Amino acid sequence: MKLNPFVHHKPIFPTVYPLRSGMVCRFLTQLTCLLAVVVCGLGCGVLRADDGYRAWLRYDPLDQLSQRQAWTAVASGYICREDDPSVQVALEELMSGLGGLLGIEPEVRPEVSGSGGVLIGTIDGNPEIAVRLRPDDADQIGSEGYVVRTYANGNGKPLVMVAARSGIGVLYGVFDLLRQVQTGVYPYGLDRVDQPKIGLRMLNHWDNLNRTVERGYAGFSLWEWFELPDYISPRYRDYARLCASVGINASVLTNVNANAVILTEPYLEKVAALADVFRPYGVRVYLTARFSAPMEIGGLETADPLDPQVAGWWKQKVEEIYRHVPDFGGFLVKANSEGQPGPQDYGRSHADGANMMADALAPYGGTVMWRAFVYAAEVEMDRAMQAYAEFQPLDGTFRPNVFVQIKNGAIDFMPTEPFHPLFGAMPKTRQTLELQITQEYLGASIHLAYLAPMWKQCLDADTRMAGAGTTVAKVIAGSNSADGYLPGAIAGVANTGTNRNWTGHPLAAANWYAFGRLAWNPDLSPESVAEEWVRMTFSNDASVVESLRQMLMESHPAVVDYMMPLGLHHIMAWDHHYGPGPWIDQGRPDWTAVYYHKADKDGIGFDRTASGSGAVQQYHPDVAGLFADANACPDRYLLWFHHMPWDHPMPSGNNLWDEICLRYQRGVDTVGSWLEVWSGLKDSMDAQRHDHVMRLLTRQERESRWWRDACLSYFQTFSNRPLPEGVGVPEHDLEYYRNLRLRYVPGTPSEQ
Ligand code: GCV
Repeated sequence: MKLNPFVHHKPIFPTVYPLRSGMVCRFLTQLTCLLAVVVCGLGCGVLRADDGYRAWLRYDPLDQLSQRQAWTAVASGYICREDDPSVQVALEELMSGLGGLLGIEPEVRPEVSGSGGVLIGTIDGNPEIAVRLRPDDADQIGSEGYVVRTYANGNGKPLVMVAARSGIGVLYGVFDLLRQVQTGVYPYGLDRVDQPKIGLRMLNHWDNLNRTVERGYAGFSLWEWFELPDYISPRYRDYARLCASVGINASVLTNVNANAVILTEPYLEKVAALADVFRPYGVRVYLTARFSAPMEIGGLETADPLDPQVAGWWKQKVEEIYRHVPDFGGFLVKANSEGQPGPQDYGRSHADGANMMADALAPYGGTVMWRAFVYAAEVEMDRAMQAYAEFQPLDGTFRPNVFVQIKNGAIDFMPTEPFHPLFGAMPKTRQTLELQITQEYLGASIHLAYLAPMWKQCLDADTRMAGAGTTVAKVIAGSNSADGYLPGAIAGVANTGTNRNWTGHPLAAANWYAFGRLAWNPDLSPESVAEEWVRMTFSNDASVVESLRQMLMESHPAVVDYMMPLGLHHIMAWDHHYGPGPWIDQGRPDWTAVYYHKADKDGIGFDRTASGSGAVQQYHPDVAGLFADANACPDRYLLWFHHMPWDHPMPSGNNLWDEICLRYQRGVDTVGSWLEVWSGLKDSMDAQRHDHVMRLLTRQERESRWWRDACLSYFQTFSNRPLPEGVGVPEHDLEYYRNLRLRYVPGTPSEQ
C-alpha cells in the first residue's frame, strides 16, 4: 500500500490561521487542538473567526464531549490497503476529518487488529471487507453506494467498516461516516446501507471564459482559465471535495449561453487539468457545446445537423476531447433559445440536432443534455406552453444517450412554479430535472432563501402520467422506479464563485448542500437536510440548531410572500431581475411583467384554464382538473392559472386584494422576526459569520419592504382598494419605485 506520508499532517482546507511546518509547528497544532478540545469540553463552543471557506466540512473539534469520547475510542487506527485513487482520497479525508473533529492522529495499518479502528475499502480490493459483509449488502449498494457499519471486534474494541463496490462508493461512505460524527451521532450500532436514487447528479455552471458568471452572485468563476493548465488552484480540489461530500458526480464547467472557444485545443488542455483534479472525487466533466461551433471554430459554412461535413466535424471534435479527457461526460446544449443557434436555423428539429451530437459521443459513452428551455417571442402561444408543444411530440425520436433537460417549471425558475408539464409526458425519453441553486429570482446572494422545500415540492409532485404516484422524482430516477421510465438525471445551476465562502451569503451554501443531498435521495426531508447542514456548518448547540433550522425553513415561503405571492410570477425588474418591476411593459412581451400578471380593474392573474391559454390541458387530466378549479387549486398557484376578481373570497375569509396585501406583509414580518432570532445567536458562533449574516438580514428586511411597497402601490392602481389593517404604508409614492434604477447588479449578462 502506497501512502503519502505528508497526508497525515496536511490539512485539506487551509486553516484560518496558517501554520508553518516543522516540529514546533506540530507541537503548536497539537496544543491548539488540545485547547480547543478543552474549550469544547467546557461547553463554551469554538468561537474563532471563520471565513466560511471550509463550508460544511469544517472538522473543528466536536462540540459534544461524550460523542467525541465514543468516537475517539473507535478511531484507534485506520485500516486501508488499496491504491485506488478514490480510496486514497477517502483515506485522506478520513484522517483530516477525524483528526480535526476528535483531535487525534492514529496510524494507518494494512490489516485489522485487536485494537479496532476504521476499516475502509472495496469488496474486491480487500478480503477483510468481503468477509464482514452480509449476503445482501452488495445488491443494495449498486456501483456508487456503501455500507457503514459498526462491528464488535473480538476483545470489545469496536470496528467501523466503510465498504463499497467502487472507490467512489468508499469515498461517499467516508463522507457519510464523517457526517455522522459531525452531527453528533454515536458510533454504536451504526448500520447504514445506502446508494443514490438518481444516477447522474450534476452542477451546471453558467461560467463564461472571461470568468464572469451569468446569474452568479458569489464573485467570479472558480475556473482560472488563463492560469490553467500550468497553475492548479488548490480550490479545485476543495470544490471537488464539497461536491463529492454530497454525492454530486458531474460538473458542466461552462455557460449554456456557450462560447465555442472552450472546444479549441488550448482550452481542452485546461479542461483536462480540471478533470484530472476532479477524477478521484468522482466528478465527471461536461462542457456546453455551441451549436454553431463548426462554423465559428471549424471553418465550415453551415452547422446544419444533417450535413455530413458537420456531423463529421463533431465526430472529430469529440474524438479530440476524449484524447484529453478520457472520461469526458458529454455536452449540455441550449439551442434555439434566447438567441442561441440551433438546428431550427436549418429547418431541422431539436431531435435532429441532439442525435447528431449523440452519435458522435456514443462510442465513448458520452451523453447529450439537450435543454427544453425554448420559447420564442414571435409565437403567439402562452410562453408556459411552448416547450411542451415543441418537445412532447418528439418523444421516441431521441437517441438513448440524449437526456432532455427540463426546468422545474414551465416559465423560468420563478419563486414558485407548478411542475413542468413535460415531466412524465415523454416516457421514451430520458429526462433531467434542472433546478436553479443560484438565486436569480430570489434575491441573489443578498436574501436568505433555503430552496430545498421548493425543490421538494417539485420532486414530490405527482404527474400521474403512469398512474398515481408517478412523481417527478420517480420519473427522473428512471429504472429505480416501477413506472418504466428511463434513468434520467438532476442538474442544479450552481451558486458558487470566488468569494471566500463560495456562495456569497454565508447561509446560501445550504442550497448547494441541499441540492446534493436531495439529488442523492429525493425522499429526504428539507428539515432534516437543513438540520444536518446547520450542525456541520455551525454547531450542535441546541439553540443554534433549532433557531437556524426554523429560519431556513421559513425563508422560501417568506420570500415568496414578499415577492410574488399566490402564484404571481415574473414581476421582477428588467434584465438584472433584482427587485420589483410589476410595471414593466416595454420590450419583448414575454419578458415584461404585465404579460404575466394581467392586472386590470376587474382582477389579477393569468388565465391558463380552457377559457384562457389552455396551458392546464398539457397536464394529466387529474392534475389539469385540480389546477383548473379555482377552489381546488393550491393557493400558491392560484394566480398562475386563474385571473381572479379582486373581491374573490379566499379560504381565509379575506377577499383576494386583502389576502395579497396580507401575504406581502406576512413576508416582511417573517424576515423582521429573524433579526431578533439571529441577534440572539451572537454568542453561539464566531463573530465573522454572525456579523456578515446580520448585515444581510438587515438589508433583506429593508428590501422586503421595498418589494411590498412597490408591488402594492402598483397593484392598487388597478384594485382601487385601501390597504387592509396591519399592512405597512408605503414609504414613497409609486413613481419613486418605478424610477429606482440599480446599476451593475452582479450576474447580469448585459453591461449596465
Ligand atoms: C443562461 C433565464 C436567465 C438567463 C439564462 C436562461 C437559461 O432567461 O435570465 O440568464 O441564460 O434563463 O436558462 O438559459
